Amino acid sequence: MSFAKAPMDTAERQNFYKKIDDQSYTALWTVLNNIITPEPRSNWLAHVWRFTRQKDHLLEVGGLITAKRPKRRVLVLENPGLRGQSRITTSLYAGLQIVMPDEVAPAHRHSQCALRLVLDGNGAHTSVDGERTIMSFGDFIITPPWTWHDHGNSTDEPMIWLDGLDIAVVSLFDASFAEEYGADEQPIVHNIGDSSARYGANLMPVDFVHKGLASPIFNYPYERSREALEALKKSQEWDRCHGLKMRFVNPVDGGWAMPTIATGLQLLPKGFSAAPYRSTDAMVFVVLEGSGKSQIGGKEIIWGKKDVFVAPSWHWVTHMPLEETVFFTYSDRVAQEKLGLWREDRGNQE
Ligand code: GTQ
Repeated sequence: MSFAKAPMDTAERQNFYKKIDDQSYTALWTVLNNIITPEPRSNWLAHVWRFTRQKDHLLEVGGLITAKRPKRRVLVLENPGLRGQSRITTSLYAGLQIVMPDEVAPAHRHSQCALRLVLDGNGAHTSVDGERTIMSFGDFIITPPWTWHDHGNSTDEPMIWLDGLDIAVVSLFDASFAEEYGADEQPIVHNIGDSSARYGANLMPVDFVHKGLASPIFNYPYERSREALEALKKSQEWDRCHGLKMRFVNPVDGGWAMPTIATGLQLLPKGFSAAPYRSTDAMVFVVLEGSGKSQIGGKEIIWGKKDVFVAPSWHWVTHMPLEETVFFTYSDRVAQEKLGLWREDRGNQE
């Protein structure tokens, strides 16, 4: 039976609705089955964005407008189910950013938390709160909320990465603040590698008191995470839905690395036949290695290296890798967990 079937309309009821409408009232029974649904229900669609096409667009944009003028030169990946909202899922944003040789994307800060996932080019940098990090393929870099950040490229090739932000989460609470630094680049006060030595080597300064909720490590180099996956895959203990799935952690408390965005790395061996899985967190997949296809809520998505694809909330997802595959993933699971909302369904096949 449906959860809250709306009663039939009569002329008398219609008149009443019209009368109260002017005074900013709505009768709950006319809307209840749209606002409290028995299952997640939305217009979001599964979709794939192909990297080769994106790179062409970005290079074209490179000649169209400078990074400095609009502050950030980014193509937003908009979920085709709800265009015009700058969202790839209900709560999260995705954009492909390009910084051309000798360019700077000027320093600013905002309430929104950002991740960068490096896709193309090598050796450009991003600076966060006085420390610079050099970008290499697959690196996962965090910009915590309200920290100054700027990006620069002193290499001779364009640098492209994926930005993931919690923009719609902040909008939901109407809690957005942003400001410009006032100069292109912030002063650098720490050595390169400082935070990874301080917090990312199974050590921490003995009297460290952490400010904020994001991990104090701001670059999780792919080289190191990939090494861990390589060692772990030898055990052949595959999760039937995920293959080998690891999450990025905040070393301060063992929680997720970012306060609103849950990030992970997933390795699927060649030919792995994953069991269907669904959860309440819509998932963005970035293909770091491999190729294959996935069934997402009955739709087939074909993917290859550096492509980005998205699975909406509560849609069954089944991955079929043709080669050994590594995904970087992000979703709002951490926010849902904090609010007691997160659910998963492993298809009763345990
Ligand atoms: O690099 O700071 O894709 O502020 C969107 C908003 C990137 C950034 C985006 C931003 C940035």
